Amino acid sequence: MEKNAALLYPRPTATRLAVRLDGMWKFRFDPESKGASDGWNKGINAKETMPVPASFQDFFTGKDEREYTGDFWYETEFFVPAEWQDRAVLLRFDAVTHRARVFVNGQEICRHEGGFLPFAADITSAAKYGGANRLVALVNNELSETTLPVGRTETLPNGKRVVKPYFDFFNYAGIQRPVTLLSLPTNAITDFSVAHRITTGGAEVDYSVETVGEGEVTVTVLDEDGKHISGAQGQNGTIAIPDARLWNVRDAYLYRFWVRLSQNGKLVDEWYDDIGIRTVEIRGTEILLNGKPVYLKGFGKHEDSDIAGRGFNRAVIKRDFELMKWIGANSLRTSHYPYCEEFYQLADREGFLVIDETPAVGFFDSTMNFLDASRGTKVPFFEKPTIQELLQNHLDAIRAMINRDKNRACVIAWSLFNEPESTSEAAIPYFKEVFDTALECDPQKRPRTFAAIMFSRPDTCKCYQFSDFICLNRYYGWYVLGGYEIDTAEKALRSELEGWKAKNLNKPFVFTEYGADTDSGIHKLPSVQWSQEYQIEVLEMNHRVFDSCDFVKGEQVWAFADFQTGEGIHRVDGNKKGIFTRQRQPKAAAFYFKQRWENLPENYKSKGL
Ligand code: BDP
Repeated sequence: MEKNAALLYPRPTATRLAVRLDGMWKFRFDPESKGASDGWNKGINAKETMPVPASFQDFFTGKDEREYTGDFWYETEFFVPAEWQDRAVLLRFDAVTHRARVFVNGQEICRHEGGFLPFAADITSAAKYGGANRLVALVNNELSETTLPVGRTETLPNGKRVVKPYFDFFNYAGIQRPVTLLSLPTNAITDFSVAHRITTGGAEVDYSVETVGEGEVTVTVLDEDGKHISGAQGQNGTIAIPDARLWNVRDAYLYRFWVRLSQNGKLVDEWYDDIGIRTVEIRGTEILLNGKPVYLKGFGKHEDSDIAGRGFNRAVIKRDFELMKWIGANSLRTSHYPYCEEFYQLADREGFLVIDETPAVGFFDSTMNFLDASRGTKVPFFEKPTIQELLQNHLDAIRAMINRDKNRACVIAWSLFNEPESTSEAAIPYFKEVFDTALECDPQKRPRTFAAIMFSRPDTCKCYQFSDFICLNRYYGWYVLGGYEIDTAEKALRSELEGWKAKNLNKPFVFTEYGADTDSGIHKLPSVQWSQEYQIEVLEMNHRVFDSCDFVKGEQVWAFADFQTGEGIHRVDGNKKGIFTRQRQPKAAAFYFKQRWENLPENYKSKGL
């Protein structure tokens, strides 16, 4: 992938200026897709305004707006000072869902596919210096079988277009994360990577720097008090950190790495990143952090909250971390797409372990795959003629995600799919390419996995061999054998695990989903499905099985909080499997988890390593 100085997280330094363009932008739906031919690239002529960043759907009171599918436009103005004339001027979009075309002063600057990763638009030659500039973005939220996530777009008999996601979350869209105007030097740092090694008495950090333009590169390391610790010169090298304070679970330590590019002794660019030093490795059935076994306790989550939808919301991020600390969690999966960069920064700061997931969700031709998978309905997917195009988009997303998140200490693994159809031969070459690409891109060679759907069992799954550790999403006691049949559900879960054990894989297993929909308003004794009491029964049943199985090395319940989905008879204004409500208040199960997780040691089930 093309490295770009603007893809480094936008931080102002002595050589870099960053101006956030958040605010109320002009906004206009374009159901007939006529804007491009009608010259909206020069200005969208709209009265409507829309907050940026945010998802557009939940502000309106009309259903046509919430369900709107197709093209829509944003416009704003920004000022470029005359002094920026000899600099590179770029716009950085942290995420526009699902695709965008960017115009500045009427001129098309770039196109980007994929709704959860950053891209940059170089406007150096299109910008008006010393004056106002008009930024217009054409955004589109349609789904197809070549997009990530996967779905369909259909036209209803009344002519309205709708999306049919093959996944279970609302198709929120828009300019969902911040937009930044950047003034950068023309010769600049474009990439920085690190990989760590623990040595006797310290650590070594292998680094590499990429630049545009030749020059002298230096890397300087400061501790949390700003004290100089170590450093090195050159584009690649190794930095020794004597007495390194390692980054640990819920005990984080971050060193500040300053990267500088100089020419003839004069500083031309500088940028820094706060980086935790740690190693991560799978050895036998153990997940090792800094060589020590760790048991994952935590959640599958969503970026989802009232009103702003999937829009960037720093306050919600803070609340979520406080709740995860309160409950005794140590980990999470960024189901089902890479989250905003600020989320990982806080995970780094707080010492949470993250399984970072690509937006490869819906690789199962069904709008209710949670039901179809549990019932064993066979749905071909990797045989489709569109698969090569999907693969290219998938590989692009993997490269962009790993490039963005590779230095984050919190990221201990890459999840390359959620619940793909993995039982057909045709899946094998696709998986191979995806897993090989992730390994190739990652300077730290982190473990790779995918979250396997209920249908991917020891006797049916053809792709588990690609995973360095096996992640299972299982709904015994909910989609199958629920309610009074929960005893049979327990037997079925045990029997599946026996099946995995018999394969002697010698790999750790992590449950990346299990749980039960629960209405926070229902208490009932004896329990019924949907009651708070039943949610706890399902959790207890699962935990009994996990606790009796020494190769199960983690539990990430589905889900952290209730979240919005499309409407339908299986969803009551959203998915209610949250341990917290959508407003981030505890259900009864939260207290149950607090009790369990605070009493499970961090190295639960380790064999004295
Ligand atoms: C799995 C999916 C997840 C769903 C969940 C559920 O990975 O996105 O929300 O089940 O059905 O199929 O609650």
